[in-house]
Amino acid sequence: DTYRVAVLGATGAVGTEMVHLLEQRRFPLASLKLLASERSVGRQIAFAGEAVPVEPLTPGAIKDIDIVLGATEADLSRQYARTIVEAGAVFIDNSSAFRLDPDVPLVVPEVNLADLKHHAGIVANPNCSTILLVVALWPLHRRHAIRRVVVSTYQAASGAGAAGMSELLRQSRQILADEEFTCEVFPHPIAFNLFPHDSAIGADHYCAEERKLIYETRRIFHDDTLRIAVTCVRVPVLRAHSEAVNIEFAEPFALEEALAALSAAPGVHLVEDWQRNHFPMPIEASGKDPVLVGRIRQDLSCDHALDLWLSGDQLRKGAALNAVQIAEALAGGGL
Ligand code: 11C
Repeated sequence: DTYRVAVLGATGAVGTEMVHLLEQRRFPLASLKLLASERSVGRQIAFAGEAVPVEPLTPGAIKDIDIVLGATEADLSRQYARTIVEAGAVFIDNSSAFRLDPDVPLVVPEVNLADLKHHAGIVANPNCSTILLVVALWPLHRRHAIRRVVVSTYQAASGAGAAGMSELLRQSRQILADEEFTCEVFPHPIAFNLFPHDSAIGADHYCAEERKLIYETRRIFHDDTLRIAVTCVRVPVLRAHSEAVNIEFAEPFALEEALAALSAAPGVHLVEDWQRNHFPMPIEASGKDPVLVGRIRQDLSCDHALDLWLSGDQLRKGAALNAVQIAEALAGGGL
């Protein structure tokens, strides 16, 4: 079977990556519609040797489509969701709009693919730092229940889209040239600096990114009791996020068993060369599919806990790839 696919927000950093992946992974396409805001209309995007024109995103454009991959902000996703579902398509939404909606499955295929069958027209793609974390935690959690996770993130500029990446490059050039520079996308200098994540801070003093990591992980694991302490930080890296993770289990977890579980885990690639001090790095995770995991150590302060370090491409597994994997599973199961 082949499917009529539309990408919403096709010219953004995540949308562009979705289009690449549909081509690279030979998604069974009957047709491809690229939709974006007025200012991108007139552009063309290369797909399988052809130039596909970008069309304006309007309610009228949502017809004759089986799968919609959403790479827009949450307000646009909310605005278009009903139109998409009423047009008979399945909406795989990368925004935060529906992630905590109990009627919408929140899916990472390596972890909870079975949840997909409960969809009623919308499937939510989790936040990037959540996806990278759960791909590494799940193979461990399946063997010995996790009680508490302490995670610190090192998040790339790509989390703020193509504009965030451009700001990092522009400021870097300006600083090296000893020029004045402005902050337009991020609230603080991103070049040669880092700062606590720039999402909105709530009454509990956690930022939105930290709350996503807590509540989305619990939903994906179907475990509302999972305790997660998190600090999210933006770093001057272009497109892959990293995370330092301390994992406390209900019982002691032998290091060899954890290594075996992670080496066999789908979507994980172990990068661990203790001799050369070579472990996951964002520069090596960029452009790759798996989450790179390494530095897996016994926590010397707690015999029930392990430490690890991971890096994963924010635009691929953290966003576009996960969404395309969901589309592949829907297509494989006849939607
Ligand atoms: C970041 N995680 O790295 C954000 C970007 O809810 O999908 C994606 C926000 C989201 O800044």
